[in-house]
Amino acid sequence: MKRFYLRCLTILITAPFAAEQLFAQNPLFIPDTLSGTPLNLTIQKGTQTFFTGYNTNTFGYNGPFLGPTLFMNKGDSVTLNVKNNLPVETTTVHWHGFHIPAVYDGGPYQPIAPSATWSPSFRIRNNAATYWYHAHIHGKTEIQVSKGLAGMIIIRDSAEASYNLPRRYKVDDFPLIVQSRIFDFFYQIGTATHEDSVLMVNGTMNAYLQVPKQVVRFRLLNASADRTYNFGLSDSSTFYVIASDGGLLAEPYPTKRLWLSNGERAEILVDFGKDTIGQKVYLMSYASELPRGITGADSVGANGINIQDGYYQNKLNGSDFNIVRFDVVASTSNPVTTIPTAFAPIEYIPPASSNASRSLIFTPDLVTSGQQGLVDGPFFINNRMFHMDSMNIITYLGHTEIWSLINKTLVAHSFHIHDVQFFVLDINGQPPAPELSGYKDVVLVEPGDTLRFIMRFEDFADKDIPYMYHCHLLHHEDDGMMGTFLVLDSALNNIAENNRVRNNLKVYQDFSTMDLSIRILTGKNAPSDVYIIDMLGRKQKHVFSGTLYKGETELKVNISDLNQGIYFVMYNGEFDLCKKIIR
Ligand SMILES: [Cu+2]
Repeated sequence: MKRFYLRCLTILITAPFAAEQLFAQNPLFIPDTLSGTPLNLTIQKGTQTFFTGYNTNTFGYNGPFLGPTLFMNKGDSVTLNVKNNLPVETTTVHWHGFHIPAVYDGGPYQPIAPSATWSPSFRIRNNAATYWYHAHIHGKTEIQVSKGLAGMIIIRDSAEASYNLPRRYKVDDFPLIVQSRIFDFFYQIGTATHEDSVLMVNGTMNAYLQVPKQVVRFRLLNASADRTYNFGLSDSSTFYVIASDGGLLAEPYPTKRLWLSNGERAEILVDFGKDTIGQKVYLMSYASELPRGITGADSVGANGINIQDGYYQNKLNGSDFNIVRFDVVASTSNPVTTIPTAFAPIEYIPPASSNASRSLIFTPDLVTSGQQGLVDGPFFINNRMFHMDSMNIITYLGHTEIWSLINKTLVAHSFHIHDVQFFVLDINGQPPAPELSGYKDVVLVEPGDTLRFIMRFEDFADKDIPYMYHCHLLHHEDDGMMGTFLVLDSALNNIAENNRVRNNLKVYQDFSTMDLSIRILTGKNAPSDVYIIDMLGRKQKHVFSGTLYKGETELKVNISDLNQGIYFVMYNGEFDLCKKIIR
């Protein structure tokens, strides 16, 4: 409902777009850097003047808008003190792409209340690459990120340092945080989803950047709420993708086009050595080439149907537009002038080592929103909508899993999983394109596609605190296209109780008769399974299969025939919930 309401208040800022798009005129803002430990981040309110004469309310880290670029080294231990100075809003800070304990992950389960300070502390285990940090509070991620709660993280390591690559920040190595924003009638940042007609890089509209006449590295981050970009250079020259989300590729990939969906990163090299001083080259998005179904294409529905208000009026959709203008200037001292031929081979995870395969099926919730839901959601993952009490998947430390993402909706979804970097195995049975062949934590799944990837759950287990998997289109995520997984220490053979369950699953036990009264509260009618498992996860007793109707249902079962021990009542229905019992 909130989106319909906002849509009425929103106008498209087409006039500034049309006028200023032709004449890029603002020097690209490059965020300051922050390194060492502890790293202190203060989340604060601010204002920016994006449109002459109007103040826009914003959020930022250590400043009014966006945040400093954090530098970290693989192997270092880092403590971050994150102070929430927002007057009324709770937020979180997620370290996107990081392999760290769930308690420090910064997802919806680590809220930072106003005036509170959160101090996660962890060792950096990720490879050198480009990561980012952003708000991840359930239901408000889109508005908080859009208002400015996003920043870049650059991890360095000795392997990356051994190659002759540009790595002088702000000299030959530049962050490019690409975002499209919605402004309402009062020039305030909104969330009307398809009306994101204002393009910014590092918070700068119509940006230009002076680049030296040599090989330059750009760290591309798509931090937009919903839009996918099809990057290319206006002079049709080839650029070289050297890194994906979580590390260097095995070798630079020469290309003229690169898609990045929401949350994805890529590092690219552009050789300006061939250009003349004074030449101007645009980094563009060739969105006219994007297939239908991808947000940013000419029509968002894969079948050409588009039910979105404002989508066609948004000049960015389906057209080719400038992102930033590069003005070639004299080279620096000690320039990098060549493109490396190869990096280290990637150690892939063999599919034969997999302990489990799972399918995650994306479908629209047509009951809630009818035809509109085909392209606008809400969307389910395995028929589940996210709930703060969810516990959707349980896996074990040391396990390797293959997940199949099956997109049965009309729109593309950018799938992100916390804790791990994964490898794409295949898309509709075909091997992934070169830019998807390295370390990934986000991948775009087009309508109708089946994409398989492999990952290993290592180092961190927690029986209570889950990691997340979700669509990184922020309005899909906010609407509930998200789930949780627990990584358990298999050495303890311990299925954890879902301690976050408060009201939706209650179990009352009569210890003299071993009768259980299982009471399940649901918000809607849903096909459900209720059963009892032992500590190894083996099903011991079937309790109920069928439709549970909206409201509270009581199920009775007697467990006197089970051996003494600890068991769990499992409920898979509107949510996936779990409660410990003792026989
Ligand atoms: Cu989605």
